[in-house]
Amino acid sequence: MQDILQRIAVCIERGKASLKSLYPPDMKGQEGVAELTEKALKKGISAQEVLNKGLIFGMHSIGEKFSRGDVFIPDLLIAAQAMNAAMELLRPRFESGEIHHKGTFIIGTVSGDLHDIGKNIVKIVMEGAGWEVIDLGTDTSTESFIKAIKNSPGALVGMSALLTTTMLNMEKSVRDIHVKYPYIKVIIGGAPITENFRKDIGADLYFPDPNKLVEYLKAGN
Ligand code: B1M
Repeated sequence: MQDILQRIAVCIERGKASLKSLYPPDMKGQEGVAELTEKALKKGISAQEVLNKGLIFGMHSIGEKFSRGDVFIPDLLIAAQAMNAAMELLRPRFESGEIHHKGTFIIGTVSGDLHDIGKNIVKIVMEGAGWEVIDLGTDTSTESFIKAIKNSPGALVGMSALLTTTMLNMEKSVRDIHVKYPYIKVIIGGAPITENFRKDIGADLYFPDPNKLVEYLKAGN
């Protein structure tokens, strides 16, 4: 089992999306993340394990290489493409089959920030838990959040940030949302976010991963 998850992680790291992908040239003709993900699921490995021990592990490995200067932005982009394609394969596995939506969840990556992999995972997990998700995409302005809330006044709002610079943009978005809609709960997350930061900027909740968020909501909060 470890072997296939490791192979998935390597495919993410190298940006090998599928058997057909021509990139990277030294992996031509080999199975990619698409085939290996299907195989892992058929073997009975859970979607959660494929996500955490394969896909996310692979993204973290390439992130470390990027920090060391061993890989560059185009490598990250190719890895991100492979990651997003694999997540689409996992999406049905996260679906709970519940017909009635538990509520509406608006999510976006904050202003100035183009990272969307974590945000997309939160979206899939929340949809799987029975929430209708309105995805505002990346580089989401405060105005876009407010417009979405106006159209879905009872929604929960989620914000994601991956950069220590863009996480600071959360403060304005949270403040402006709370001024206009004091009853709206704003939930924040993303690699650089901490509970102390949440308190500092007045957001309502912080979760390090989407499962903790779903557990919290399931508990009837
Ligand atoms: Co960027 N990048 N990047 N990058 N990138 C990081 C974040 C970085 C740590 C890399 C590094 O230096 N080691 C670094 C940030 C450093 C810092 O801020 N201190 C960095 C940098 C510097 C940059 C650029 C500035 C590089 C440049 O241009 N010189 C640039 C910025 C562009 C911009 O946004 N304006 C940039 C660009 C990019 C790409 C576009 C090339 C690409 C993103 C592609 C895409 O997303 N479609 C990219 C990537 C891929 C990364 C790394 C390698 C991977 C990020 C990722 O997807 N992680 C990253 C290094 C790393 O993380 N080790 C890096 C996997 C993902 C599943 O984790 O998003 O944390 P994460 O989500 C988790 C949790 O945080 C949580 O749930 C998810 C699942 O567990 N979560 C929530 C997330 N949101 C949540 C919301 C919630 C609850 C939980 O409630 C609402």
